[in-house]
Amino acid sequence: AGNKPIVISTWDFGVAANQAAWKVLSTGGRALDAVEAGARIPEADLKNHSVGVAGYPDRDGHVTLDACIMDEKGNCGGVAAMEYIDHPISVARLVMEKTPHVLLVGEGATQFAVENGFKKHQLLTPESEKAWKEWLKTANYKPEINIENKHFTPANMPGGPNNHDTIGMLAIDAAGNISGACTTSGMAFKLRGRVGDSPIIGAGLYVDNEVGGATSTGVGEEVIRNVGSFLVVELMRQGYTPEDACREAVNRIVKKKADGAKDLQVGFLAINKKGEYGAYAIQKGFSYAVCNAEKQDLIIKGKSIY
Ligand code: SD4
Repeated sequence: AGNKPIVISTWDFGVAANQAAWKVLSTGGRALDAVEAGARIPEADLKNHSVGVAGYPDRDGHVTLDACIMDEKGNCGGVAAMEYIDHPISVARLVMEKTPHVLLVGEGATQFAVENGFKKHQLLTPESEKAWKEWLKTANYKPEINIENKHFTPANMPGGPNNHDTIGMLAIDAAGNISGACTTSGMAFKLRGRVGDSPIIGAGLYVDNEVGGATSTGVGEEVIRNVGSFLVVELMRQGYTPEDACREAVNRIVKKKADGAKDLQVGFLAINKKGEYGAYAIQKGFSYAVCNAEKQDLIIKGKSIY
């Protein structure tokens, strides 16, 4: 078994999510159940303004959520630009399990969720609304590096210093099966209708049970353009370590940018079939959380190009 079971996830807030996933994994549960349980933690966290309820809205004030999930058999499901439903990862799982489709969007996704027993909620909290109104004063829409950290210093950040970014989670259960989940409210103050990489299989998340899994965070457009998570898994298939695979995927993005992607953040996180893991980002400041039988609250600083 070695390093298994294990769960890893993006950013330091992944620690709490990992611990929820660990409850499933440490009692012999399935990786799929673990990643769903884990992803639900930041989705419900009112202090987290980039996932689930309390996520920052689009530029018109609508909170629209993206998520996807993938299991060891290659089954997958997602929702994109979904409003009013607070656990997109669970809706993504239902899309996977109950429909012949992979991705439901917008009103159709909300309708499907409601038909399956989810309640509609206002996802915009007073805090997020305040941040949006602050942003509206300049309405300067430009994706930025670790955007939430830049606009808000740890001192004034609504929700505190650990308030940033998408969660991507990868788990291997005791049976050796791999699953992954990814959930986000997307780039803060995005254009209405904008969908990032996070609900797109192959971009924000990919799992191949023979090889490993990968997930991403940062500017989703770049990840979609480069089919990032699929690329990371394919590189691991060719023998790259998880870290080397993530670095190569990041390099592909950087190489295509005339300015060397100096103002762009993308990070990848990956795990292979053996339970070895690694990450790489364009910019400093990316971290990830690792949880296994040895330690349940490890945070590792991701290496980066800059
Ligand atoms: C997106 N990758 O929607 C996600 C969100 C993110 O920094 O990670 N933002 O593009």
